[in-house]
Parts: sequence; C-alpha cells; structure tokens
Amino acid sequence: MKKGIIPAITGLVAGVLASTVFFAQTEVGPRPVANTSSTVKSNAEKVYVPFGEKDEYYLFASGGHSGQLFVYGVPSMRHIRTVPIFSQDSATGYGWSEESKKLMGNYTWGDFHHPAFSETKGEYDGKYMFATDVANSRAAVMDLKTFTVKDIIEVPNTSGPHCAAFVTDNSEYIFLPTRFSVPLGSAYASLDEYSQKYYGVMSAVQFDEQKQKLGVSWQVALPPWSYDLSDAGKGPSHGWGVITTYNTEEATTTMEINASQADRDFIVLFNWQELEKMVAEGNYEEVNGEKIVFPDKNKGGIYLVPVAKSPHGVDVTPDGTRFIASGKLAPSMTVFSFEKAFKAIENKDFSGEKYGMPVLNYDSVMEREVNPENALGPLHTQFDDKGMAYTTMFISSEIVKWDPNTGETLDRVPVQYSPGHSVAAEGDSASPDGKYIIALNKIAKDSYLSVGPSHPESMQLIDLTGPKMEIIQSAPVNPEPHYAQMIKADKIKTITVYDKDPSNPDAVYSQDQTRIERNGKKVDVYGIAMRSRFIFDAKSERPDVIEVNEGDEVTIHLTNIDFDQDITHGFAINKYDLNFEVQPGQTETIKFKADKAGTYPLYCTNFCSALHQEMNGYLLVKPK
Ligand code: CUK
Ligand code: CUA
Repeated sequence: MKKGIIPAITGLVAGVLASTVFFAQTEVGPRPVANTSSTVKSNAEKVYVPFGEKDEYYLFASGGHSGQLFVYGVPSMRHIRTVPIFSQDSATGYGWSEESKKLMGNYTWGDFHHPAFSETKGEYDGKYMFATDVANSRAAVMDLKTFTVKDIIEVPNTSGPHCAAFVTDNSEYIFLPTRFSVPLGSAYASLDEYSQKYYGVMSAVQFDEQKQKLGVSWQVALPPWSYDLSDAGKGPSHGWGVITTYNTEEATTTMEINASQADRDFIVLFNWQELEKMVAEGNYEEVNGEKIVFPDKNKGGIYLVPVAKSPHGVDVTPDGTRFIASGKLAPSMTVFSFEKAFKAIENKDFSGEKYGMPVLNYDSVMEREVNPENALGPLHTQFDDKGMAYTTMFISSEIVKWDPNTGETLDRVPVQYSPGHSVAAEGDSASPDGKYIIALNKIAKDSYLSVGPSHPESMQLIDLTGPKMEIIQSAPVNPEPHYAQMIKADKIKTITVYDKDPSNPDAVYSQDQTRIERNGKKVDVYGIAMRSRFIFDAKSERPDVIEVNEGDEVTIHLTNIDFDQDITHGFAINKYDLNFEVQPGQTETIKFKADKAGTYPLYCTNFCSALHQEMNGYLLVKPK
C-alpha cells in the first residue's frame, strides 16, 4: 500500500514545485531549476522522505534575535523542533522553571548568531553544540543527547561575542571574538578616548565536560575594531586561528560611511597554543577577574594580515593549508596560504606594527585574489569533499563554486535572495561530505505565500552531486538564521527518557513519596505527573489540590514518572502566568508567590493521553 501512495504524493510535490518555479520566473526572472517536468520530478524525489523514514542530516540553524535554535531535517527541509537557548519559550517552560531561569540569568532574550558543533580530530562528534549571544554577551552549550541547554555564561569585558563557529579541532577552545568594542568591564569612557580606552576583547572559552560547565580561560584585549567571522586551523595549521576585522578606521559614529573608508582591514592571525603558554607563564594582566593578554605589552602569538576592506567571512580549507577571506565591500575572495604566513613570520617579513602586533606583508601571504565576473558581495565560503569552495554573494544573490587551487570559477547558481551564509554537509569539519549546501537567504520576497509586509527568511537546499549545482528544495524559516551547521544524522544519539536520579532531592518517583511540606510561609510541593493526573500528596483526600495561604512562597518540584518515550506533561496555573514541562523521567521545579487569593485551576498543557483534559486540579489560595 505504501508503494502506491508514494508516487501519488511525489507527483503532488512535483506539481507544487513546478508551479512555484513558474510563478517565480514570471515575477523575478530566471530561476536555476530546469523546467522540464522529468527534472522537476527527480528533484522532488530527491527531497521526498516517506513517512516513517528519516532524513539523512540534521540542520541546526541559529534563530538570531528569536534566541532559539531551529532544527530541520535534510533533504526534506522539514522543521522538526525549535529549541530555546537564550530566550523564554512557553512551549517548553524554558525561562519559567527554576532550572532554566538559572541558565538565563538576568535576561529574557538573546541574539543567537553562530552555532558550532563540538569536534574530535577535526570531525563533528555529535556530542554538543555551542552558541553565542550577541545581544547579552553570553555563550551556551547544548547537550545533543537531550537537545537541552546545559550551561550559559556571561562573558565579561566583552560586548557582542559573535562567532562561535570557531571551535578548535579537538574542542580545546570555543573562541569568541566580539562585534563591538567597549572599555573593559563596560565602564564609562568618552568616545573621544575610543582609541585609548576601548577594546575588542576576544575570549577563549573552555567546556568542562565532567562538570558540564563553560568557563572563560583567558582573553585578548585586541584594538577597538569590530571582529567578525573566524575559523580555527586544522592539520598543518592546527593551533592557529583567524578572525576578520572591520572598522579598523576606529569610527565612533555613522559607521556605515566611516567604517568603510580604508581600502584594507586586517585578518587577525593568532597562535592559541602560544597564547596559552604566555598565560601559563604569567604573561598577562588580571582585569575584572580575567586573565587578559594585551598585545602591546604581552608580545607574541598575534599577527595581522591585510585584507580587502570590510571582510565578513574567513574560512580555513578542510585540509588546513589556506584561509579564504571575503570582503563584503570588495568583489574578491582572497586566498591566503598558512605556509606563506608561517614563513613570513619566521623571516620577520613585516610591513609595520599596530598595537604591538606585527603586520605581515600582504604579498608575502596572499596566494591569489579571485574575482568571478559580476559576482558581488562575497561573504562566506564552504567546501565540498574535493576541496572546492562555495562562496555566498550577498549582492548578486548567488552561490559561486570555484577552485581555491586555481581561482577558476566552476559553476554558479542564483538564490532567492541575498544569502548571508551557507552551510555545507559537515562543512566546517576536516572532511565535508560534498552532498548538499544550503543557502541561508536573508530576503524571501516572493518565495512563499505572503504573510504581510515582513516575510520569513528562506533556506534553499542545493544538490552538489550532479554536474551542476541544482536547487532542489526551499523552506521558510523564522527570523533569523545567521549561520547553521549540518551533521550526519547517525552521529547524534539522543536518549529516550531521563534516568532516575535518586541523588536529586527534588525528585520523587513513587506516589507514597509525594508530599506538601509547610514551613511558615514556605510551601514545598513534591509531586508527580503521570498519565493522567497530578499527585501532590497521595495521602490527601484530594491529591491533585494544592492549598496555600495568600502570600506564601510556593515551590513545586514535579517529576514525570512516565518513563515512556515522548510522554511529556506540562503544568500551568490559570492566571498565575506560569508554565513549565517535565519530559519523561525528568524533574523540574517552579517557584512563585501566591499573591493572588482565590481559586485557580491548574492543568497539564501538553496533550499526553486520551484523558489529558482530565489531568487537572486546583490551586486554592486562602485570603489573609
Ligand atoms: S552573521 Cu552575525 S550579522 Cu554573517 Cu556572523 Cu549575520
Ligand atoms: Cu499530562 Cu496532558
């Protein structure tokens, strides 16, 4: 029976795809997809994942100022899950439960730009994902066994850590360059003293897997410029990192004009092993509790490479021999050689010095400048399994495939429209898969049904296996992916239920352990959620009722004792503006002040069984 259904559905998808293509062509000019029906059909087949079968890759797209992570399947481009990282999310109670409130600290939202997988020997190991928050200067780590956040830290002395797609090849460090320069500790200083008192601090963050904690190991007080994309060396360039800069003009106003004057900005080329050694030897200053290297005083390990103005992306080739920078205001991609850079450093082949950092001679490090005809606004480069490069062109709205060894343009495909970044399958690892690349387009315009003046972003899936790049699927996405990572699905090993944790004082696993403890104004409820009731005190005449006095401080410790995959229970109290969930086997707590006297139904928010609607009770708050 399944066999009969598939062709019918495939035909439907093909029809929709064909009409989309046609509509778009009349509206905006040529689209890359060939319009013979047989090709369209085969593209539809390529992305069709029948019900019951799974996608080949996970796509993790950052959610920008939604503060969330969007998980998609590839090639179907089905949205599977939204995971809250930096922002409150009532679907999961993230930001309401005590555990998640502790993670979020004093903030309610974040601006999540760059996701990065943990790596072992330059390969994604499928264990963790790291994330950065540009808005509130934080870094996060998510456990891929549960798709939940394990730790979030606020990074001191910095303002707007941008690029965490910058994990070293054995996850030794997660480097966080910063987009904005500020005085150390965000202290007040007049902008007239910008060059003297402001810094763009880069942070070396480490993750302690045993303790499941992130921590800042050391920092570098770079000049008051803006730091953007970055990448870690691998293979022959292991131990090195590269970061693009802009506003080396040190403009403090009207950046749009003033930060774009000089023909060249710099790439910061640094040796983190050397910096690590300097810090270990005490060659740093302690500021606000952090070990900070000041390049003009603590010399060594950092060099500047001139690059075409206002670059955005810098990407290390999978073999670790080159780094490729793209300047959004210059039409070229520049290929630099690590080997040449190392030689120039050895020979002191410098053209000058800035803030104590030697400037390498451009011509000594540069291998070639690549200018595909009429390609404008190169931003970011990904690679395939043969080492070929794919660069997004923000202004000319296309992806250009080219050969870093020769500079030859091999192929180009228009995308709709203005791609910021792209992500290749296993693209930042030492061995990309070469199967797919996804264009993360900033502007969707006419791609989908209109939802008013503002449209979703668009992600277009490009097949790399044929003779030409071909767009085979497109999916809308909420604001807004700044970067994404794509990993082989079989590398991720999720758990199905949380294990019992007898050492957790909040957890209760049987009905006779349930209880309501009163200590003056403090009320602690140790309850369980199960299909299809709450039990807060099994000995009570009404086990699903919590009765307190107005003004009491109530803490509910709730354990889901359904050790059964996908049986999640929610918990909400009417008009008390709170809500959280417990996944199978999980214990979470919520705290609130019973400051409104009256009668308030409480209920399970997550549809869990045929009797889900019977899963409720009351919070009774006796007036003073
Ligand atoms: S991303 Cu943050 S502005 Cu290109 Cu690094 Cu979008
Ligand atoms: Cu438990 Cu619905």
